[in-house]
Amino acid sequence: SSRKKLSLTAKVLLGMGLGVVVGFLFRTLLSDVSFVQEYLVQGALVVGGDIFIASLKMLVVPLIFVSLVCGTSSLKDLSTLGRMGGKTLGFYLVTTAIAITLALVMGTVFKPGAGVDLTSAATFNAEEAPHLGQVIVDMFPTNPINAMAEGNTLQIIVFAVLFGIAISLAGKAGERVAALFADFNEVIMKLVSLLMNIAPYGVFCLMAKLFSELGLEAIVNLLEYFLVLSATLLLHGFITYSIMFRVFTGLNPLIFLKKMEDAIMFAFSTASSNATIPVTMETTTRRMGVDNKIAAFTVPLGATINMDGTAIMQGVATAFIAQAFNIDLSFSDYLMVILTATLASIGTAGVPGVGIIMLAMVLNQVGLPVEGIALIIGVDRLLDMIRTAVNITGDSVVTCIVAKSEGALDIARFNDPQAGKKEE
Ligand code: DAS
Repeated sequence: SSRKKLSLTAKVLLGMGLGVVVGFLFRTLLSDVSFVQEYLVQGALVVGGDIFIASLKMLVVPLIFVSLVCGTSSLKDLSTLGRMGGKTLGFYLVTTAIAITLALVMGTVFKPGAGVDLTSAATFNAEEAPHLGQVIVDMFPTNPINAMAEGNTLQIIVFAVLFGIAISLAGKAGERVAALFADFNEVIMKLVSLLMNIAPYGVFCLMAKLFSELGLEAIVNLLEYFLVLSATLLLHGFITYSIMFRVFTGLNPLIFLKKMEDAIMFAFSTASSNATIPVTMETTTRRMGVDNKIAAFTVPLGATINMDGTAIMQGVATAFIAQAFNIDLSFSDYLMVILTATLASIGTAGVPGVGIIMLAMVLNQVGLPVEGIALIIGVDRLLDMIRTAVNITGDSVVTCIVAKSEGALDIARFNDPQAGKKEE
């Protein structure tokens, strides 16, 4: 039949759009629906959404471990690993610092918090985010199986890199194990693309559930905060990254952004960088031509330590809360915010809502009232989705930059619009 095969991207977009419409319908027209119907619909949406996210998360640990062992063991000398690691960390920290500086400038210029009504600032109990020193120590797994069971990304990365180095130094035995992991990696990536086919249905459920609950009135009385933060996220996501991409790879940033469509939609709908790792991996390797030995290292690491979108939220939220409580922040306070938010993003995994917990740590650091978080928490879910999409876009930009600088980016594949495209 000549029926045009809808690409996965189109199907996911369709799922998103339908989900939003159904969510709105459920919230408005059917709001007086009987409890049973409400219970059944909500239940079905929750189950569908949770199954989708669980199916993605199920792949994260095996994918990180296998692809990282595969990637590291294929490095011929350790100096490559050191050079690659240095570039990756360097770019991640610089882009995050740029992001939060941009956010503080936007927050100071547009003053979204001036004259805000404080009545809703109920108390907000903040769990302490981890301290940097503890984070470094915690990176070394005492029991790698336990690290995998807990999904402790940093520990899995450390163990996989050490294991991969040992393989590359273990002669014949190492070659046999490396070959096994290479095949393992192929199978896992095949599993990723299989599971991506349920995405349209999963995304539909997530969107319908969210928009059947999301009170848009929460956005109205936080409109300035919402607009300033969204504008800064989009600025950083499209302008900063496009400039960086162009300058450091010499390739067309528009091709990059177009190929990011699936990963961005997954990050937006799941609001979890970690859950999106399988799609970010597939996008950078299959669609953009980044060699697995680079992506296997930079993508999981980025999902954990590189959160530019989150840093932007913290910059704008800090300015907003300072203005709302009429507290003037000094220049050194702003520097402290930039340093704390950049370091805070290292210690926390990419899961929904983690940005708000880190914000409590940043506010504590500069003596701002943590209960100010209660002012913005109502609208944070939608903003979390946008900033998570920015987070993984930042991870992918640095992945391409490091790959290009290591001569590990297949330019023909990058420029081929059909490369790795997911057809029916
Ligand atoms: N949802 C987080 C992530 O997955 C970001 C955040 O909470 O700010 O990157």
